[in-house]
Amino acid sequence: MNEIIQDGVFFGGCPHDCPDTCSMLFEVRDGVLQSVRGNPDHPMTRGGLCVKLKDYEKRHYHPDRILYPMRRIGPKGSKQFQRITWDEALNEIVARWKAIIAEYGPQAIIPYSYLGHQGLVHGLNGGDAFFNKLGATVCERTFCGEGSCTAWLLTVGPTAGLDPESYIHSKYIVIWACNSVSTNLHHWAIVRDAQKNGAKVVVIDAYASRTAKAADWHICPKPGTDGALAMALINSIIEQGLADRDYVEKYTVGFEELRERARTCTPEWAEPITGVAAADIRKLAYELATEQPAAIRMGVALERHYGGGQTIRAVTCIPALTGAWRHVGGGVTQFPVWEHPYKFDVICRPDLIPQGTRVVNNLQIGRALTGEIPLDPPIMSMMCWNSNPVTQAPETDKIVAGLMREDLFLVSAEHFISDTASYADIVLPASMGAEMEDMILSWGHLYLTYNAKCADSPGEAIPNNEIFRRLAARFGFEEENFKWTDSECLEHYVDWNSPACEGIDLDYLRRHGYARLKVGTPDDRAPHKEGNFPTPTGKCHFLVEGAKNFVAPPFRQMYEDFQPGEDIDPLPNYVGPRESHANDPELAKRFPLNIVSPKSHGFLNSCYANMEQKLQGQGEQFVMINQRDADVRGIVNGDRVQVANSRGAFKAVARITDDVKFGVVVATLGYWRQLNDGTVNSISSAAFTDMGHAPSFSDNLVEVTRAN
Ligand SMILES: Nc1nc2c(c(=O)[nH]1)N[C@H]1C(S)=C(S)[C@@H](COP(=O)(O)OP(=O)(O)OC[C@H]3O[C@@H](n4cnc5c(=O)[nH]c(N)nc54)[C@H](O)[C@@H]3O)O[C@H]1N2
Ligand SMILES: Nc1nc2c(c(=O)[nH]1)N[C@H]1C(S)=C(S)[C@@H](COP(=O)(O)OP(=O)(O)OC[C@H]3O[C@@H](n4cnc5c(=O)[nH]c(N)nc54)[C@H](O)[C@@H]3O)O[C@H]1N2
Ligand code: SF4
Ligand SMILES: [Mo]
Repeated sequence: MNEIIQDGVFFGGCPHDCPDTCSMLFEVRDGVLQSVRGNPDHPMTRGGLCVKLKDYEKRHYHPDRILYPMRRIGPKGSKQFQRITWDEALNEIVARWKAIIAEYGPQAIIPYSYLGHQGLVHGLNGGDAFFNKLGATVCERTFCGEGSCTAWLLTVGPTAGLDPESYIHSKYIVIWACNSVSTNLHHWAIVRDAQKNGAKVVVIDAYASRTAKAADWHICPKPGTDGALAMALINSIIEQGLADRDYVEKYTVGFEELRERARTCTPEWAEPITGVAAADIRKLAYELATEQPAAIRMGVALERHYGGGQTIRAVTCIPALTGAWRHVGGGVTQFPVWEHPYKFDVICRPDLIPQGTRVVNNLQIGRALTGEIPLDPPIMSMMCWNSNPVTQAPETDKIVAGLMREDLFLVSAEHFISDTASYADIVLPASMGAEMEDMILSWGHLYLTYNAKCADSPGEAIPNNEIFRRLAARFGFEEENFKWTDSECLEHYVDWNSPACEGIDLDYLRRHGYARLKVGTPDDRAPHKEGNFPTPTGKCHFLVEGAKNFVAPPFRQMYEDFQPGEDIDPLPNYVGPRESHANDPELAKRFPLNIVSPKSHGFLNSCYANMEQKLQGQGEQFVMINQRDADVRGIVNGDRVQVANSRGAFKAVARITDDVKFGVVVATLGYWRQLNDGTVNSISSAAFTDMGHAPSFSDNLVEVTRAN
């Protein structure tokens, strides 16, 4: 470990919304970031950064970076702005908000943010505390993993589960709906090492992703049918007599009920639903139960259809059924974030939310802004930072219609004139990674990660937290948290006295850049070897009684549930997609193709999709289509095509390939609308899945036609 930072080299943490949360080394001269490297000492980063971040300094000094506060001077969306001073900008915001509050009340204002910066200070904080104190509408953030979180908590409780680093000890690895090579590169390196040591790597993905191609076995279910596959695995494990009866008896609840529920879910039942051969399902069940330690890495895409929550419930049950938890390297990984000792109540201050404040969900912001969801008072102002809903949220045509409203006052704090910032009335320049102190939250490993402020912000950019400090001061907010410096925030935001932080403090992090939490080592951690699930019974719950749907922390604020949700089926089950040939044949006649819209290899959500070198690497917006589907539509490779359904359309270049099966098309996420003719979220739906108000990006039927 580096005990002393070299002169001019500082510890950084990648601030992007990525499970790897790499520890970086920033090389700085005269306040200017010269280059970045992966920290060679960090056990996950291992000295390497991904293609997006390896020249991070170019993003810091990109010619399009926003350097000054600006006011809109042209029509909405025209991107015509004029430089103003910080005082002018903040005074105008405060004046407009005070007028809105006087006329409509504070709930006519809504914040909109996500993990565009994943820091405790500049990502999660400030904004929430400020808007809670203001009495604004609470924005419920369920972009990513919320259905998964609900299902996980119901089944095994807030455990970090299987440590991603322990996969080096696994003999059988199932990567389920996760494209690790692109989206979790540093975990993939561990999986590959295990593979070299003889582990078998199975990837379950709706198309032949980069990761699926590198697997020993690619299982390719139809999108949204993984729940049927999981139920058939449960059936087959039990029928083949492979359940670990001793583990089940001691450490689980509801085995008999689960067995009964899965009784009819035979591999033969699942074959026509999933498109996976019954023999393959049986074989997977056999290997998963007998090749121990067996590990399952669940990707967020598992939640992305109507039955996503139930699917994750079913998959999460499997390692308890087989007893895989007995072994180091056995079990299932969701988000290790559950054992990180962050004080979300101090960070977000949900106690400041006035009682009865309404909640609007971030995926449904288009419906809320256009009045499709009736709101009294209507939303008259939105402030957006750390997120870009116009490309990332579903039903983007509605979002754009809402942002075009002449009476909506939009404030955007950004690095670039993103597709959302394009519609802003006031644009605020935000600082970037190396320009501000923070600790970066990780949802993909068990390390705390420090980021030094070591470079100057260009122009007049200031960190997010400073924006909210200044706004709070103008509103006269007296709570001490609005006055803390960024360093003081870090002292308050982490439970430094928790057992997980034994021997670690901020000073230690400043000297080392990162620290592994004291939650066992990757070589000895078997957290549920003897049960010890953090559930009310201490057991894994195949059966949960009396549960209602809820939106789990940590990515939404830790407020109490506002509306009690619908009843949740006490047992896992297969709940198919809404938009499918089986469920809605009429719809499927008009829109016969199932679209999947995963992450782009070369972008980080919509970040980098405006940078030329990254666009060159990633290629222009495309849609992957099977030869048979292309032939019946008269499409040849390289044609410009339109992908459409009743929600909207986008144009892309057709890539004809066997990597997608008949009936499935794939278009990756992140392309900018202002540089393209629509994007993949023009066609996706803002309907929630069964749990956690999660998005249904993979529950989506479209038609593809040649565009002229
Ligand atoms: N179709 C489809 N849609 C999806 C998904 C999918 O798989 N398919 N995935 C979903 C998922 S998993 C997620 S997490 C969401 C992500 O959705 P978003 O969080 O909206 O993703 P980004 O495009 O990264 O937007 C982050 C924005 O914050 C800005 N930003 C970054 N750092 C800072 C900062 O320090 N300060 C300020 N003020 N701004 C900053 C960036 O410039 C960028 O414009 O998208 C979801 N949308
Ligand atoms: N390069 C890159 N890395 C990223 C991001 C990025 O934008 N770019 N975004 C970051 C974020 S916010 C997140 S949440 C993570 C997400 O990372 P992942 O969990 O990998 O999520 P996705 O890329 O959305 O989808 C993963 C895979 O699931 C498959 N899939 C989609 N629907 C289904 C289905 O119904 N069944 C099955 N079996 N497979 C399905 C897709 O084909 C895809 O290959 O990545 C992070 N890392
Ligand atoms: S985007 Fe992910 S893989 Fe790339 S540097 Fe950041 S944390 Fe590491
Ligand atoms: Mo995400």
